[in-house]
Amino acid sequence: MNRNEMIAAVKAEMPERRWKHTLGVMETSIMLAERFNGDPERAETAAILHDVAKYWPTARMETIIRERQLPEELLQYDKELWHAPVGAFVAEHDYGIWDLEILDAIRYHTSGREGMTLMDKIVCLADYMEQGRDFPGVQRIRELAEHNLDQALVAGFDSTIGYLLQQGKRIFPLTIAARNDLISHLR
Ligand code: DGI
Ligand code: FE
Ligand code: FE
Ligand code: FE
Repeated sequence: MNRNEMIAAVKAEMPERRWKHTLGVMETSIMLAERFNGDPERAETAAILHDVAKYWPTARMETIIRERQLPEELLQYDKELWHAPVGAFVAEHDYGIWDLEILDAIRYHTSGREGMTLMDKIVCLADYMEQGRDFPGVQRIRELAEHNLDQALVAGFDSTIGYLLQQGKRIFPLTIAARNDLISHLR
């Protein structure tokens, strides 16, 4: 599948406003890859696909998590987390993506993980700060991202963790692990 076919297929999976978000994540991923010596073309592919399963019915995601042996622990946490690993599965099986770094950037774009690759960080941060995002603290994340990818990402996770605490929701352990790992290497 070429880039245009992939774009058309992903666009058809979501409402217009989510496609606009995806375009923002594509553009921001390319910019961050250029800024931090990543791979713009592969980061863009991950960005195109990152929310491909966002609007799938939860029952369909749950079936894939159970039957395709994705981590069942996910089912104990917020449903908002599910589209990321399911999206990686869809990218591999329906879009023919075999590049593990691209698949992992999709898989971990919501939760993060310990030992995030440069590509994981770029896509996760682009998801937080693309131009259409508007939440308290997003401007500070954009400013930090001018110079420091890890500091910007920590600010993103801090905002998500704060939101989850405020909502009385459980926090997925990979998010804690991602933040702990990033702050132990900050300069
Ligand atoms: O899919 P998007 O809306 O573009 O963004 P995303 O994939 O980063 O999803 C973010 C949502 O996931 C956000 O509303 C918070 C929610 N969420 C629920 N539990 C967790 C979580 N996010 C993280 N990082 N960790 C969690 O444990
Ligand atoms: Fe997402
Ligand atoms: Fe995110
Ligand atoms: Fe997104």
